[in-house]
Amino acid sequence: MSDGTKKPKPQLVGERMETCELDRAKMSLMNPKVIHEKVEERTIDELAKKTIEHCLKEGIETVWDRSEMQEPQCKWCSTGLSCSRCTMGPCRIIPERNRVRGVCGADADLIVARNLLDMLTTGAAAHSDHGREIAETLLLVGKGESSGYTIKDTEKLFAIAEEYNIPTDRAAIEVAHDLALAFLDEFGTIKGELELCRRAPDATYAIWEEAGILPRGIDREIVEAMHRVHMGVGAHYANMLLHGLRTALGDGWGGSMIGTEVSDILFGTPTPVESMMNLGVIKEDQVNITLHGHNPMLSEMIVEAAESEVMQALAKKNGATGINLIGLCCTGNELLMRRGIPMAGNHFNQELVIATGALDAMIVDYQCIFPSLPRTASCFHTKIISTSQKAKIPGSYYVEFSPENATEAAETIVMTAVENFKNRIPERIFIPGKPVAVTAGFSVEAITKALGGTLQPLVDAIASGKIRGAVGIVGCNNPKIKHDYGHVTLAKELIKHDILCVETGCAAVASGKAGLLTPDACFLAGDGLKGICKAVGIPPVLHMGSCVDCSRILVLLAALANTLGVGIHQLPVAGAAPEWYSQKAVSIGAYFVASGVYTVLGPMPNISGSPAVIDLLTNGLEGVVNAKFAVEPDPLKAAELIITHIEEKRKALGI
Ligand code: XCC
Ligand code: SF4
Repeated sequence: MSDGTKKPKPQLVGERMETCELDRAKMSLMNPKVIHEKVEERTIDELAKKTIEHCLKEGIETVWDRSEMQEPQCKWCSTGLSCSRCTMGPCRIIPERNRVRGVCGADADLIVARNLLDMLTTGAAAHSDHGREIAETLLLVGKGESSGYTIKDTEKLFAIAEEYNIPTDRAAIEVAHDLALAFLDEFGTIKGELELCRRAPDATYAIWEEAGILPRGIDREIVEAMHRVHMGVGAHYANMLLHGLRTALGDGWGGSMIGTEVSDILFGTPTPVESMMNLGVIKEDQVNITLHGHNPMLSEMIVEAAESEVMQALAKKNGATGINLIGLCCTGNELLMRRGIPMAGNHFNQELVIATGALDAMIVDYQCIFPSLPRTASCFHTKIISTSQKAKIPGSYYVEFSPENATEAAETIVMTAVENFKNRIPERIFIPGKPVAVTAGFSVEAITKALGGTLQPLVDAIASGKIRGAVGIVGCNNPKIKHDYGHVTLAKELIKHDILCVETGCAAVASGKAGLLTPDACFLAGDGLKGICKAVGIPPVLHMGSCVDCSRILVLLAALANTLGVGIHQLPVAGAAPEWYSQKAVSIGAYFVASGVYTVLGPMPNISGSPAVIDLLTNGLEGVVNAKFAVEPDPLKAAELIITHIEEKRKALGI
């Protein structure tokens, strides 16, 4: 326990939210048949179905209700043909009314490209800012000024230090200090290129150089992208979007990769771990705390605090049998990967977990957190606790968190949750069922180890055709696709065709809830993949981590390509984001493609107003980076596209 001097107090941001009684009454009067139909069209997650039904009956609003209320969505915005970038506008392109240019003169192609670049850059910034915060924590550790953090993976620290030519014949803490500075330098470096991009195979690196998209600094490309979207700067759609690839590469091989590597150094590199998933992980007799958001800096400290004897005793004093920590979204993925903490689910489970009535606190940092969560929580006793200066949420209780006060803030937060246990309304508790087992923790290091120390067995299996190829399935949930249906259907179809799936983010959680993340799921795979999975003892779908851990997929691809002596674009692999919604997903998709990976998106980006932009992304990019995008909302058809692509790549490799 800390001495309490730095202990912050929770501050209510704004006012406590009250739900609108009228809305609640309206929803709860819904005809049972309509409720049944809505439940079936919204999700395939069995426990989510029961909870959505419960929400509709109780009048608790969820993302699907709000999505319905937004219908019909603006057709100019959804085609990318509106611009509100400056105050000469807003402008819309409506050719049939002779409106073919904005006030500034921008045409449809430029407006669409500018909007897309803006979206991508927001995503790259989100990932990279997260990466920077973790690197700054490593620096504080190096200086001996952090509260409670240590170095958990010295081996990885030393290995990466060597990549950066940092001397390693000294204390880990000194190496950490210098490596943190080297990582932080990547954000604003004046060297003209990112050190981590050197991890790419030579052929891939050469493509970036040739195309002029080698990132020169993480922040630099983001800032330049924002410059280019300013009125009167970028004027050619293709020129704009090429810079988007460069910005995205700075995220994937820069900001996100730093986020992943430093998290491993500070909190441990994941190894295979068993746990549980879905809304059934909530325990009626324990203090339930969900950890939601993205950055493991806070959540790791919460775990320490919750495990302390003082907090366990306090929980008992408050009538609970213990403290049950539960992950959501990517914070959940980070904790699952490293500590085997169970997960309540993915993005669209965030409101449903509150509706169980047994959640005592939800702790959030940033990204993918519905701003309306305090409103949802006001239907129950649940407290939403926000922790980042960047994301103070009205109606939440704010406990400022920084690496300097991490231990104290974590104690305050856990205590707030524990003391809230007694405010539960027992009659309103609704726990919809039992959780399913998952195995996670497949870092590249763990995969390599499982294969006996090198990736050669995987390469051999691919070469012999037992495994046809590998696909990274990543990304979110989106009300435009039935919750989890896109992810799960695609993964099942691919493994059936002997294609190994590696997953991150909400895609991995969808597979977990559907039972695909266990070695037993091998029976769903084709004979070749089944045989390998059984021999090695791994699931056919490998959970590789959070959204920033898509960088692990890049490292895996680079290692596979290097083993074969080819560029990433020659590998029989693909990417897919069957239910993506976020700006971060645009950046991930773009760095996959820029790295040479054919990538299939589920929901259509807001670009259909420009045939030229569509043609560039789904065709023209092939000539620049040897890969392109496709859009296919139907996961079975997406699987066909991917299988065809993989077979073509195999043929080209002569395997
Ligand atoms: Fe968010 Fe990372 Fe998307 Fe899930 S998958 S909805 S970005 S939590 Ni990355
Ligand atoms: Fe209109 Fe051009 Fe301003 Fe956009 S930048 S709002 S198209 S004038």
